[in-house]
Amino acid sequence: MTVIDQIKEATISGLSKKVKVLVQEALDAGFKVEDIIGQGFIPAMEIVGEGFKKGEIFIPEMLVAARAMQGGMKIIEPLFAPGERKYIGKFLIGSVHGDMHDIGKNLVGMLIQGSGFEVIDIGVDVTAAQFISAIREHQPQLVGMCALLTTTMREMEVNIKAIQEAGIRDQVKIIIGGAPITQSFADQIGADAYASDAGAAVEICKGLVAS
Ligand code: B1M
Repeated sequence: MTVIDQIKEATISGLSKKVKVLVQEALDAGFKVEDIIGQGFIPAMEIVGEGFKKGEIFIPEMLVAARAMQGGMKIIEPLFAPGERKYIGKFLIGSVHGDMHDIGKNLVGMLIQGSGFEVIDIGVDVTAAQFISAIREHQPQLVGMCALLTTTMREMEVNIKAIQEAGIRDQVKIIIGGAPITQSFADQIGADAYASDAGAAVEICKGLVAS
């Protein structure tokens, strides 16, 4: 088994310390960072996301795998010169105004990062004005909004209207999710997509940038 295969296996198993050691080993042995990501982390997170969708892997295991990947990525990221890393797209994500829940948001962000996107996480309790200024600053193709409360899910509609009024709706595809969100709610408020879980979010985001 190559060191890259070992990185993949250790990531799936959520072995953070082992992943860091293996990443350093791979770099010392002259492996390219692209291979560590493309043949190690991305397939690992694909397997984890797929397993989650099928009900074979649960949230805690998915979280430790995603954290293991992020630990390894921290070693690799400084090695990229600014603008050098090739991403499949840029994804901006935040929990809407009034909503402090971030476990699902973090999971979605980490899995999307693991699938090859650049992820800009703008945190929780994000107002429409903050979404707009972050879109202007970071120019993402995709914007993800999360809400866990029935009282805050309406903020998504407020945000979409504000983004429209700001004249930047055509620049972004908006994907929404969170426990109280449904496809019919997404249709009703004019979101481009809804994902029921983090694995589905990855597939949908890949489809949105390809379309
Ligand atoms: Co809160 N809370 N909470 N809470 N909390 C819920 C959501 C609740 C259902 C509990 C209950 O009463 N049974 C309830 C909401 C009721 C409702 O609105 N109908 C509730 C409430 C009422 C509250 C407070 C108002 C309680 C109070 O203070 N009186 C308060 C509100 C705070 C606020 O936001 N302003 C509050 C506070 C908290 C804590 C701070 C204690 C904590 C949050 C910690 C944190 O996030 N850092 C907390 C927690 C942990 C929960 C529960 C127990 C778990 C939520 C969670 O993290 N789930 C939750 C009850 C429950 O769901 N069983 C509850 C795990 C997470 C991985 O799932 O976030 O659904 P989830 O994400 C999934 C999918 O939804 C999807 O993918 C994820 C992974 O597959 N997904 C997306 C999520 N975002 C997506 C975005 C996408 C696509 C998919 O695209 C962009």
